[in-house]
Amino acid sequence: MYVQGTRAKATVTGNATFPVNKGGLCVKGWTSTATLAHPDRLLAPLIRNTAGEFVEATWDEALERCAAAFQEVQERHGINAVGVFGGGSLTNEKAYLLGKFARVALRTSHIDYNGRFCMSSAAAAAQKAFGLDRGLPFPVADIARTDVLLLLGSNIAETMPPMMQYIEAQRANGGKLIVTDPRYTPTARAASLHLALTPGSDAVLANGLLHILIRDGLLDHSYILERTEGFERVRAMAAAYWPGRVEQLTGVPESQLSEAAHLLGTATSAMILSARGVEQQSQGVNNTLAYINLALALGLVGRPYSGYGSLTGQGNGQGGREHGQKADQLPGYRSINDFAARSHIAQVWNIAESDLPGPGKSAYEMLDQIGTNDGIHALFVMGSNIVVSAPRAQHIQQRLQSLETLVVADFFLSETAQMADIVLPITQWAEEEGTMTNLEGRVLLRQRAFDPPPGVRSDMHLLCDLASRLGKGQFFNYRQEGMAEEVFAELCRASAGGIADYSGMTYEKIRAGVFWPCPSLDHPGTPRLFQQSFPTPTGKARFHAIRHQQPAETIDSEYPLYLTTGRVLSQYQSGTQTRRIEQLCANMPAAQVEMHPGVAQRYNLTTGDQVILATRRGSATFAVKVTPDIREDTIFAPFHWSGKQSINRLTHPALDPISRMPEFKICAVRIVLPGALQEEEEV
Ligand SMILES: Nc1nc2c(c(=O)[nH]1)N[C@H]1C(S)=C(S)[C@@H](COP(=O)(O)OP(=O)(O)OC[C@H]3O[C@@H](n4cnc5c(=O)[nH]c(N)nc54)[C@H](O)[C@@H]3O)O[C@H]1N2
Ligand SMILES: Nc1nc2c(c(=O)[nH]1)N[C@H]1C(S)=C(S)[C@@H](COP(=O)(O)OP(=O)(O)OC[C@H]3O[C@@H](n4cnc5c(=O)[nH]c(N)nc54)[C@H](O)[C@@H]3O)O[C@H]1N2
Ligand SMILES: [Mo]
Repeated sequence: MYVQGTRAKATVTGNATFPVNKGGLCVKGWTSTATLAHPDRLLAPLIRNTAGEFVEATWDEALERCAAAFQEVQERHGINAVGVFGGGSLTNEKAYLLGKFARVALRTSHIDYNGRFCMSSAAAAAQKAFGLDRGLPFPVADIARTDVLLLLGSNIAETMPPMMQYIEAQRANGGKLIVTDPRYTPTARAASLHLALTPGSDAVLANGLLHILIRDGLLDHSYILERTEGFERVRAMAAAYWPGRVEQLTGVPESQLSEAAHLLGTATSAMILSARGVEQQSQGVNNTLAYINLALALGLVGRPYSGYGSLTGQGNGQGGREHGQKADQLPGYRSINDFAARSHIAQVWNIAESDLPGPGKSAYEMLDQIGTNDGIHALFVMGSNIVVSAPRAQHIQQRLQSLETLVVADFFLSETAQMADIVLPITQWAEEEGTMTNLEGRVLLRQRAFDPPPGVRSDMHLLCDLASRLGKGQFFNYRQEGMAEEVFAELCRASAGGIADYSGMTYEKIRAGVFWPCPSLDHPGTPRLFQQSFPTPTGKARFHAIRHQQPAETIDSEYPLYLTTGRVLSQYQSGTQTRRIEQLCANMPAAQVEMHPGVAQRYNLTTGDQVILATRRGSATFAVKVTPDIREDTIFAPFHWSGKQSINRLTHPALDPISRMPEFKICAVRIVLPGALQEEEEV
């Protein structure tokens, strides 16, 4: 998109020649300039005084205070007592520099980021099955050409509206769309077949579809033989998922199971795309692997207009997971446990391999252990609003209160920044340069359109300044102008030989369009993966036999409904940005809970009534929206609001054993009637 005007009066226009969105933006894109000169914008660092109030400070004072606090905590509690929390909205350069800052300037193992709450299950599953995780192994435009598209727990009509044009084109070309979702969403409305499964029964459904494909002889046996390994155990496992049992466990009628399996099994090309509905569960990795099994058994992966992919969430949800802001990861999508990778990165960073810390704790675990003996005592947050977006939010808020020092870099006083001891005001998207990598693995250059207001600094500048106050300035010695490009060049060197290899990229080349891996300057980049082989030791993709498990919490007489959470069109994430934009708030001013008319009738509720929702972890207040577009055993609430409207007060922090993804999508809830308000615990 293009930005015009002045910072105070900026507007955006789409770029019709851009191959991904063809100029289409969603309502949040069109209104995005409203944050640039917003009256709430932070324009000076804030320090909490002894009376507990924020006072404005100079950058020198604020950064000196940060450095002193981090050093003091490390002296008293050990080097690992400072944690760093990053985000998928950071550019590649920031994400890379934040990882380097944690490991080289602070020398802590503890760095993780909000992508742990977002992409970690899909990422772990793709790595296990294919040896590589890139959201889509093909350009989005391929979606329009596929014969059958299976969309899993994804509501792109509201979460990625510009992508709907490819689905519309696919349908216009005669293609079929199947959607799995407990809700009949605007996306499900576009489908030929909607499978309204019970929350958390995704792996059962996948195994059930595979059972029918095996029974009816619809598999691609030569593909299975030549390009995969481990199918026999999966075949044996699928035998236990006969249609009657699957109908019982998923609530999806046998006739629909059979229709879906036959659509997929007889298609000339097919794609299976997953999103947070299947992934944000304590079984998120297994759910995803169960669908990858389907894609492999049908011979889809690496074939034209076919394959498996995951629809990446945040602006830099892809790049944010490649450059080393994850607890177990180094730049280039390398493992921090791999000696060769450690040696390579240590050499690029000019430190000894033995000085590079090992893996740290995952996002929720790091936050959960704040204040404990060997836990975190100072936290540096850059690009996340965890008070609103982490599961079991009130517990996390209490943990944050027990920190000795909380430092937050943000451009607004988010709910997390409100709890900080030091707040660092930063530049916004249109005021800084940097790259992002989209779900296709395409690297995009975001150019600076305006000068930032006086008083703010970029994340990268403040990291370098802070590093030098920590006595590590020589490792962060970049030029002041054009810093992003210089950091990018270093990132490229660090990624050389890794999975996400950027070493052949330059800003010049990105302007023309390039996809990773791009291992040398004369390499054109790789829009399509897996066409010949997989980057596993044998070159083959791996099946995984998946036995489904129950969610961490199931419904009972005390908590009789499933609660699932997610997004609405006009709000974004923790709401820091979108709750400050008038037009978006006019569209969607407050949190609503969607419930089936049957549920509403049982509790004598109508649209607009206020109810309290309560789980074993907490309660919150919502306006009722009665709709037939949801299962009768399930209610849905978005997570974009805070305080009494915060649904994450209720969510379950059970973690997937492999990805450490929290179970945002399922827990057991009860509705508390307005009359019973006083009896309920404080909300
Ligand atoms: N408007 C808007 N757009 C956004 C965002 C935003 O905050 N607002 N955030 C961005 C980000 S970071 C992300 S990660 C993406 C997320 O994009 P999506 O994954 O599309 O969004 P969600 O609403 O989290 O979940 C998708 C669907 O999963 C369904 N679901 C719930 N439980 C289950 C289940 O057990 N099984 C299945 N199969 N489905 C289930 C929900 O009903 C929901 O419709 O959106 C991005 N786009
Ligand atoms: N119940 C429930 N909870 C969820 C989810 C769900 O589906 N249900 N989804 C999860 C998912 S997928 C995600 S991605 C998370 C998202 O939740 P968060 O991690 O809270 O994401 P944001 O709201 O985007 O928070 C980003 C913060 O960083 C600031 N910011 C933006 N850009 C920059 C930057 O470049 N630098 C700095 N320093 N700050 C910046 C913003 O102003 C904002 O305050 O929520 C997770 N939580
Ligand atoms: Mo996300």
